[in-house]
This record gives sequence, structure tokens and C-alpha cells, in this order.
Amino acid sequence: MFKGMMKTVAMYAAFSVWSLIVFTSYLASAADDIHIGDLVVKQAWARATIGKGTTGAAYFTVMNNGKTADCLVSVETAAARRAGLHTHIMDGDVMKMRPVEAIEIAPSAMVALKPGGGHVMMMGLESPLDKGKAFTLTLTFENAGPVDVTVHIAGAAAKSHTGGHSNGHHKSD
Ligand SMILES: [Cu+2]
Repeated sequence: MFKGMMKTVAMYAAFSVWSLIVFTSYLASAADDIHIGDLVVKQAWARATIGKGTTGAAYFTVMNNGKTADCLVSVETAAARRAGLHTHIMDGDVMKMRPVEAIEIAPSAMVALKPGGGHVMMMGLESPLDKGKAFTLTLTFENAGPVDVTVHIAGAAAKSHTGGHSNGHHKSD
């Protein structure tokens, strides 16, 4: 009886610590989540530009918690003269960028724009993208409408939104 109770207490303690860790990391990553209707836009980031480069790419993840599909149909930012949706395709052994009209987010699906895949292409940047800074990107969804997201600028060689932070696991650049 007593032994069983101790086991329960120990399990409860372990569970509390675990839930605290999960909750803390959830808070850290949820800070920049943008909710619009049934959609959640997460972890918007861009790579820093090198030298006088005037093009840039922005990445983020969109989750659709709704029961109907939605489409990202346009992107706009004051940071660049032109912004558009791009994807990468393989043409033989060569990876090429192609403009796309829209990016669909199916019900209960998550679409990740990331290096080597879909991205927001920015042409004619007004100023270089400096690591540690941020800019605003307006995304317009067919059903959910327009929403502003804050894009954090990571290192020039970053592979994900955490690439700009030192987290002890990998080097940023
Ligand atoms: Cu592109």
C-alpha cells in the first residue's frame, strides 16, 4: 500500500517536471505563432544577405486546423520591391526555382516553406537583411484573409528558424 503510494508520488513528480519542460519550450516557440481563422503561421525566418545581395527568401510553417483547404495566394513586404511565391523543382540534376500561383494548405495539414523547397522570394531588397533583425511580411490567404507576420533574420547559412540562435546543438554559421 505504502510502496504503491510512493510509486504514484514519484510518477507524479516525474510527470510534473516533464510537463514543465514541455510547457516552457512551448512558450518559447509559441511566442511568434500567428493565428488567423483556422490557420497558424509559425517560425517565420529569413537568411541574412551576403554583401550587396538584393534578393532574399523567407520561410515559415502554416498549419491548417480547419475542415476546409485554404491557399496562400499573395505575399507583400515593405522590405523589398517585389515579393512572390516560389518553389524548387528538379530539372534533370539541376534544382531550379519556379514562381507558383498559390500554395495550398489542406485541412489538418501542415505546410513548411524551407530552404530547397517553397519560399517567399524577395527581389529588390530595400536594405540588406541583417542577422538578428526582423521585418514584416503580409501573407494573404484566400479564405482566412491577410495577416502580418514578423520574419526573424537568421545567419546567412542557417538551415532553419533556430539557425540564428546558439542552442548548443549546432553552429549557426
Ligand atoms: Cu526563389
